[in-house]
Amino acid sequence: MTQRGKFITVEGTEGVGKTTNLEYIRNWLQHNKIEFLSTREPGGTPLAEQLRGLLLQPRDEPVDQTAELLMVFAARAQHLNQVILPALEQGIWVLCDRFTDATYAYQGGGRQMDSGIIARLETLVQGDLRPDAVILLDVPVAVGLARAKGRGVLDRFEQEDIAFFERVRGTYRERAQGNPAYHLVDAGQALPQVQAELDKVLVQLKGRWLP
Ligand code: T5A
Repeated sequence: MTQRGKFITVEGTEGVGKTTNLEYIRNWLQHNKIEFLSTREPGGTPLAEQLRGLLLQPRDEPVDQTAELLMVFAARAQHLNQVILPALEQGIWVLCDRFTDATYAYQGGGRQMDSGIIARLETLVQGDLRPDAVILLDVPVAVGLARAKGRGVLDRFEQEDIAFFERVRGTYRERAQGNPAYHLVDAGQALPQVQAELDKVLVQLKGRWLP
């Protein structure tokens, strides 16, 4: 019987370096001859990518928090059933740029929505599926925002204030506390040091999962 693939997510506040470091992780997996699929949330299927566009687009109309939360989970249900679960069932590892931790951090922490409601939607959409490992890239909010601003036009989330992102970061850090599935990496260091830390995490995971 094929062994189920491993599900790794990469999380962090704005401009933390996910895009940059996901490229490093992809190269590492390729180098280690591990079959994997790289995807992202919100998004990962044509329908879910359309929902991503709706979520990120700045707009004059205020976006209702519940509408935002349901769009996030609608995209996730589609992505999970069309892409993530079929890959895991075939033994393929899935590397995902953000997942439900982002919902706890942004909608729960940032928007201060009830985490119990998020947990109920998580169970509805995912059943008992949770990431096997969460790599949390952590930098002080001001550092991440300065990096994100360097890239130009800001999306709807990037236009939030510092207090919003402090709550996002605080929620991520709380979730990582004492949870062995989380690997907190100090992404405020120079890139070679960040990637040396990532390398240690990946070697540890490979040793645990592919003895
Ligand atoms: N969202 C998402 C929710 O609200 N709920 C949810 O459930 C989900 C899943 C989109 C948004 O959706 C929200 C959260 C988000 O706001 P996204 O596209 O993942 O999610 O959004 P961003 O966080 O904005 O991702 P970005 O791609 O914009 O930022 P990255 O990937 O973190 O940053 P990156 O790699 O582009 O780096 C930024 C800059 O910093 C430099 C890079 O070269 C780049 O110029 N950099 C460094 N510089 C110095 N030292 C280092 N160590 C550096 N690392 C990177």
